[in-house]
Amino acid sequence: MESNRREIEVMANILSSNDRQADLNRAHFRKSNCLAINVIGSPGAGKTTLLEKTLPLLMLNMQVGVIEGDIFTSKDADRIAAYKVPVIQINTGGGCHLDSKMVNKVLPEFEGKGIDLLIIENVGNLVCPADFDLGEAFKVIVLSIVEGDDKPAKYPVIFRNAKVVVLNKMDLEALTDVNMDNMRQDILAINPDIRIFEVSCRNGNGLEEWTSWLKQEVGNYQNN
Ligand SMILES: Nc1nc2c(ncn2[C@@H]2O[C@H](COP(=O)(O)OP(=O)(O)OP(=O)(O)O)[C@@H](O)[C@H]2O)c(=O)[nH]1
Ligand SMILES: [Mg+2]
Repeated sequence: MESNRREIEVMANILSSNDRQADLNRAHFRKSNCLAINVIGSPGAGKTTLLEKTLPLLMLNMQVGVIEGDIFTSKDADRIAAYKVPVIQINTGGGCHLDSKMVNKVLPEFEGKGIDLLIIENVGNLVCPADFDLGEAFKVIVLSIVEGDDKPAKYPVIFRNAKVVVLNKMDLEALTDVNMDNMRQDILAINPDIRIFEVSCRNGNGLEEWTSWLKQEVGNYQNN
């Protein structure tokens, strides 16, 4: 009982220290007029692929920077570097999520580059990143529909905290038993204000709508 209480206290301290640094990061982004977004999803949901498909569209209008969170490798950062955008790898060395201090450490790398949009790809995980504010303007969930329509109801915290969800791999819908009506209803029951995009990074469907929305978000942020 006593040790349980101590664990809860330690966790609360970690979270409040994380939140303080996240607020400082947010102030830094505001001052730099840079919209920062935190992209979260299970391993293999298609986060990096979504970036690969949208970067060429975004780069026509703005300067984009990317932070790649990964447990060990630089595989995702290497993929993004091919698009000639500033990209920084953060390896958590086993940790299941990024935190605001890790992000703060790499911010000087983007200094003076005029970044309008900073995309932070979190470690592949639908649970742990939900509790760790990085100082982003909002969270983006990437959910592969192949994972099943029960996932929003089973992992509600992240859906409650996100502004937008990209339902990816729509090209595979016919090959699965996913019920898209249930999926949408469950997401909206958790968060009625969340924006839902249905895309396929494989055939390109829906990417234009998602990218236009994101460009508009950058414009709204920079004009406020
Ligand atoms: N069929 C299909 N496959 C996709 C789609 N999007 C991504 N994939 C594939 O899904 C696999 C995983 O994609 P990634 O982009 O690496 O996934 P991720 O979410 O970044 O994974 P982690 O960084 O490891 O968490 C790759 O083989 C992609 O080619 C899609 O829309 N349709
Ligand atoms: Mg990835």
